[in-house]
Amino acid sequence: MNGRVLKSTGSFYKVNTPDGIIECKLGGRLRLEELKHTNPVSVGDIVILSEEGLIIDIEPRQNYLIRKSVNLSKQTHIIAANIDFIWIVATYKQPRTSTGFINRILITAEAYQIPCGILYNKKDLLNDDDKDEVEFLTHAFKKIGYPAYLVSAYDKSDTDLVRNLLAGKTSLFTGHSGSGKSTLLNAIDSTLNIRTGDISRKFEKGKHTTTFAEMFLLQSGGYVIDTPGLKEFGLASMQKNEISGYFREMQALRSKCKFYNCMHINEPDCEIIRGVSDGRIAPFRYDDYLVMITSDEVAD
Ligand SMILES: Nc1nc2c(ncn2[C@@H]2O[C@H](COP(=O)(O)OP(=O)(O)OP(=O)(O)O)[C@@H](O)[C@H]2O)c(=O)[nH]1
Ligand SMILES: [Mg+2]
Ligand SMILES: [Zn+2]
Repeated sequence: MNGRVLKSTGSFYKVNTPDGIIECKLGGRLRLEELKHTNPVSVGDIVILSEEGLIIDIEPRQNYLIRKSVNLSKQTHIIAANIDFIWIVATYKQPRTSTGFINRILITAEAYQIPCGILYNKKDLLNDDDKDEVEFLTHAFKKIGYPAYLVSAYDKSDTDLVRNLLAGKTSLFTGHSGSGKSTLLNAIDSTLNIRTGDISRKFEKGKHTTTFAEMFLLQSGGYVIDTPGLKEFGLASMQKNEISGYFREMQALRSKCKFYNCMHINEPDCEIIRGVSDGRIAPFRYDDYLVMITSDEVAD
């Protein structure tokens, strides 16, 4: 029998099968792999079950998203597998999501070839000036080819829109703690009842309410993966000179730089720098690029 992994808690797996949702453990071979990887079986995996309900094999993954452990250990953690779309749930306020954080996820999604978009949530908290700034950003992201919307989990027409975006696909929600990932999902589908948390008044940050990634079946069709809020998004095993290739708007231009190994910092006759000055590249994207290539997590 085949099934799809909805949740992994370390000791057991919740699997959606033609017979309903059941709890499974790992069979022998996969248990050995568990010694090498933090999680040999991940949320979203399609698995093969034995008669006894043990997970005995994993179907090849169409794709997966990996996160490097926050410490400098070499261990990586598979966040989820077989994802059609990643939605970054961002917020302009309470908490504040920087463009650097968003761009790190976008270029990682690019590296893993997973389509990605941005849902700026908590529209209801914004004044007109705030809205102008967010609209400037959503416009800039759309221009590069990333769908981007300003929404509120409390607005019915917005949640209708988000429900339509998720229909029929396997989508993953990521973002800072407190950006409203779980609240948005509850608003889309009233049967979900996912636990949500409030925002610390003092720090204007979330309280890490969701602690395990979990996949849910939506009444309206499709699967969605709610994930724990992230503080930072590490650039897993990227090299300095490949990063501009993951900025979509730079990728097309960088072959026109004078030097084949141009890093687009201050080199002469650099098409990227030219692109920034003539408006083909948004300055905030370029600034975030510069921060990334000087970060010590990326290899030379
Ligand atoms: N004003 C406003 N508050 C919202 C909105 N969406 C969510 N919230 C609030 O934001 C807080 C955090 O929401 P959660 O859904 O728990 O956030 P999360 O992203 O799932 O957080 P983690 O599980 O910790 O990663 C709650 O108090 C929600 O009520 C929104 O559109 N507008
Ligand atoms: Mg949550
Ligand atoms: Zn250049």
